[in-house]
Amino acid sequence: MTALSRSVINGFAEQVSLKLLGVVGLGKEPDYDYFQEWIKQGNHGGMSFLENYREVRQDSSSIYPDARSAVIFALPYYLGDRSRSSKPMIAQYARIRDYHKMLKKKGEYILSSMKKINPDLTGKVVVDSAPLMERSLASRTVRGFIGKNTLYIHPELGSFLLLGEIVTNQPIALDLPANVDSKTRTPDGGCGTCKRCQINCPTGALDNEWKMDARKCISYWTIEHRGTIPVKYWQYLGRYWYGCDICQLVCPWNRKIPNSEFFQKETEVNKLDLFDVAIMDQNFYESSFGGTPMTRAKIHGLRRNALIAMTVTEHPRLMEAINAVQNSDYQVIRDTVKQIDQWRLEY
Ligand code: B12
Ligand code: SF4
Ligand code: SF4
Repeated sequence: MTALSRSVINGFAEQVSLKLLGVVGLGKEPDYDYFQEWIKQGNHGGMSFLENYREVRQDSSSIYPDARSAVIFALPYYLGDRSRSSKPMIAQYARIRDYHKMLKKKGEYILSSMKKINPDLTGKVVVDSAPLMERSLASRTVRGFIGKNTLYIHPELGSFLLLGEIVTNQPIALDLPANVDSKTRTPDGGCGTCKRCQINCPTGALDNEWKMDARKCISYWTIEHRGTIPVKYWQYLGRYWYGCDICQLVCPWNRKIPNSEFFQKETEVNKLDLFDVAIMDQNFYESSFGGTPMTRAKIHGLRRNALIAMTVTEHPRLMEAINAVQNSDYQVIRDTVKQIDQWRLEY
């Protein structure tokens, strides 16, 4: 009988064109103390959801009863966009539709194929839905490392990857970890003396090596933060008004990566006029952003971001937008309009 080995699972992953990173054991998480300290220092800003389910982060085997190992897979999403557009942009992962559904379906296929070989196997596909330390797990597969930009980087696939896992009740033949020393640069990975992500991060969110201060990250402000955005960060929304790709685009490990084979076609979100976004109603929101990761910021978060990006890039229809939204039902929109005067005075 065929046993479930890395190469057998790899074969299933290849059938659905997923990149198998490896299979790692679940249990006490060696990076948990780092995570705990990171939270204690307040680096997570308002992302209080990261304070929950600490027991799962601390011991990944507590995610489900009998959880023993995780098959880690990756979905490359690089769209090949290296433009430095004068128009505010959207991070590349957010321009694609339904990646959750797609990853989940592909993961389910791998899981059911594994079950056919080992009927005792039970498992669950996890895509952005569990409090696992996904990058730490990925960094313990056969390839890859954590870069100074804090992302998991694969030496051939780069870092434009969305990670997913199949958590199983079987130990499965485990990988030997890559053990790349992130401080040394070798063909297998590592940053060495490079500091490009730190130097190019516009807000200094990566100033402390291998550590992110989310309270300074544009991705945090534009995606996760509810409420108004402090005026001192507004200028950076002139480049990215949703998410941010700068610390990936400058990384030498992403220089030669292929474009994603999954997403040849992006949605139209990056082409929308910010005026239309700033004043949009529910119908416009659903038809333009439904099924994309951008719904994470909700309608008022996107309208807030668009209004700020219009302000800092002096969009010709800014006054028209202000007049249209100043009595908005959303407090955050009314408050953002009020901040525009402060921006004009100070910048
Ligand atoms: C909260 C969160 C954010 C926050 C905080 C980001 C951060 N750096 O922690 C914000 C909103 C800023 C964010 C932004 C983005 N995110 Co995000 N995010 C998450 C989430 C939900 C939790 C991360 C977390 O717990 N962070 C706290 C830190 C302390 O813990 P950790 O990341 O688990 O692991 C750290 C330790 O293990 C430690 N560590 C491990 N080894 C070593 C070695 C050394 C030497 C040291 C010192 C430390 C160290 O470093 C790790 C990274 O900080 C994960 C999903 C998940 N469940 O993991 C996605 C995730 C990390 N995000 C992802 C993505 C795609 C992004 C963006 C690229 C989106 C965008 N374009 O805007 C940016 C990238 C910004 C960046 N440079 O990190 C992907 C990353 C894939 C990858 N290749 O790594 C993930 C894994 C989601 C997924 N399932 O694919 N994100
Ligand atoms: S996503 Fe942008 S703001 Fe955040 S750390 Fe990277 S470069 Fe800095
Ligand atoms: S840009 Fe340089 S320092 Fe930053 S993650 Fe990439 S290799 Fe490491």
